[in-house]
Amino acid sequence: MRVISRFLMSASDPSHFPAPTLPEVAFLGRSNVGKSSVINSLLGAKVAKTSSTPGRTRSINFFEVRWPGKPRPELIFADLPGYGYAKVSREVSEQWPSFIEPYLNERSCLALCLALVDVNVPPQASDRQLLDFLESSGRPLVIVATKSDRLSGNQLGNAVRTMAQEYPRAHIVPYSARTGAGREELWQEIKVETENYAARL
Ligand SMILES: Nc1nc2c(ncn2[C@@H]2O[C@H](COP(=O)(O)OP(=O)(O)O)[C@@H](O)[C@H]2O)c(=O)[nH]1
Ligand SMILES: [Mg+2]
Repeated sequence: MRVISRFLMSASDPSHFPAPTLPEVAFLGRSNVGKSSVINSLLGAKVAKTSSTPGRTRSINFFEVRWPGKPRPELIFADLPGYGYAKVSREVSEQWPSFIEPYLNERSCLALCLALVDVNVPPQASDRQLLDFLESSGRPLVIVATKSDRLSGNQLGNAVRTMAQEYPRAHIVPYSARTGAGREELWQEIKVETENYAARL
């Protein structure tokens, strides 16, 4: 799967978001979980900034995605601000109700939510909060179990099973931005859900 992508904009005010004309895929999860790395891995280009130190910017970065040979963009990736790292309660209380939750509730073109959860870390309250919210919102949802390269095959199998018990209703795709494991499967999910979205219009 090869795509052509470009950074569109960083927006902190919903009135500046791109017009809701293309299906959008939202990348959600705690700071440092690997959101920007998964985006870059899917796009095959370093369009999203990655960092080992959690950022605190309250804005959404939008990327446009085209298929090679097609003149028009096909979909949008939205990199949402992370939350729940270090100063958990403060970040959750600031980012979540005032910004992330309204986006999830109101963004009309939102075709798929990708909830990123670090497969190396035991279940966290902030992950549970995100997953509960997404499940009750009824938005199409896939869990991306990130940094799968850090575990051996057996450990990974156990960790994914634990995650599946924790979140029984969502499909889980183990992913490594480092090795590309899970890339084709995740693209497949994205294609299916964006086509479902287009069919509902
Ligand atoms: N081993 C490993 N490290 C990763 C992977 N994805 C991200 N990281 C590391 O995790 C840190 C945070 O990644 P980043 O994409 O910036 O996370 P974000 O804050 O959620 O956007 C960086 O140091 C990355 O190099 C992965 O698949 N495997
Ligand atoms: Mg990031």
